[in-house]
Amino acid sequence: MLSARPAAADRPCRSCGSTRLQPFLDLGETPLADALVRPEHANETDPRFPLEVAFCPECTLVQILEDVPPAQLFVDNYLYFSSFSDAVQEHSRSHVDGLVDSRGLGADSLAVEIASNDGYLLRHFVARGVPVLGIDPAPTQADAAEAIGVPTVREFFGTELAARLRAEGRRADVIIANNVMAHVPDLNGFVAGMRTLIKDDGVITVENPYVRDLIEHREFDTIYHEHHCYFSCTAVDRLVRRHGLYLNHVEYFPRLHGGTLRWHISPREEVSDTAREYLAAEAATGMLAFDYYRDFGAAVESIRAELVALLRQIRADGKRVAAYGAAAKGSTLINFAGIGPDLVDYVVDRNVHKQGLLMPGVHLPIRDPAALIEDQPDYLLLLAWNFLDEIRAQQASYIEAGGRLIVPVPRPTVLEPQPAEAV
Ligand code: DWN
Repeated sequence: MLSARPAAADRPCRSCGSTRLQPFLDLGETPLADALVRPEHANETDPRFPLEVAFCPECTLVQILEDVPPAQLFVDNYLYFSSFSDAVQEHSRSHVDGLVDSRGLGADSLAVEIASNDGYLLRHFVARGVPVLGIDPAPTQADAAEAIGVPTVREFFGTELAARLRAEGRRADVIIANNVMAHVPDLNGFVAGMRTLIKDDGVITVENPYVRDLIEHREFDTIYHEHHCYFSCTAVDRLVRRHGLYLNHVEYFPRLHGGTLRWHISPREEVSDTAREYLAAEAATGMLAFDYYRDFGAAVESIRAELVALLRQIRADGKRVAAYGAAAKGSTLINFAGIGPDLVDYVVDRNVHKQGLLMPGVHLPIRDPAALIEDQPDYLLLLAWNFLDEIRAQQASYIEAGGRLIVPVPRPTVLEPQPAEAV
């Protein structure tokens, strides 16, 4: 059911504890978005969990109502590696250089990343001679990080680990938390842990997709069980102040993951004009009230109907469709829309750990992107639409040979090929 419903009283708000949550989108029971399936399990039905999204009228946090055990999400069979995107690599290097230069970090400093993955970001601190500590429970990613000189604590972060590190004298000058604060079931414990670990004159930078882009660009496929929360600046501000931290500055990256904010948070209250402007804009656009979210379900339903109709028409015309990006968002999209082998032949992905496996739920096979040149499907549905520029440049030969890209949001669209000089 995709329309607004009465408050869900049976679950407290993840931030403020309110029991007046207001659901506004129900994507049904969906498989775990990153739980890719081994071929030997192709005939089995994958576990599914409710995926319903609600708004908190007291602290404005948007959040899902279901809790899937973190170990099931991020340890068993978690194959996301941050290094498979050139754009993410460049974004991370620039972020690190900015922190090192602006804060004068050096050999006596400590940079900690929570959810450090394969060392994609901390490697740049290592290159600048700044001591680092990664925190990530995913074993394969931690192995990859340590192989490039990033020591990694293989645990979930929270108040207990933070207190242990502080007792060992390992307080951080900078804490980086990219695409993780949305992923933790104990949001207050996570923030309290960061307060424990950060030095009084230190800075925490938190990055997550911006809930305003999710709603206004209809990025419903970025909703899955790994993402417990979908943040506004207002929700972040109210959350961190509860733990003696302050939202002092905001940066916006419109092309990253469909629109990402970087929040600069610290134990000192030094709120910038930019932060104040974001908070004021959110109040002015209605993001602090339920009506802003009320009709999102209807918009999502229209995307599903349009996308399935487009793919069915392509099939009826005797044409073939493949998909690009075995992304978590892709799993939400194809499972919610019921896009299976009758509409899409296979998915390609550069991540070698994903090749040879099957997409969750619909079990589409995942192949090397080289298959596109060999097979030349007529259309390519971009499940990783957030990397359109990078993928379009990378797949120039496929496009020049007549292949056409389809982006699913904010509205299913077949992209016309760009003039050669624009690629
Ligand atoms: O929060 C999260 C976001 C940041 O990343 C994680 N919970 C999980 C993950 O979500 P996602 O899988 O939707 O993210 P991506 O980065 O959009 O996934 C892109 C997929 O496409 C990856 O499997 C890598 C692949 N890829 C590729 O095959 N060729 C990516 C690029 C850039 C490419 O050129």
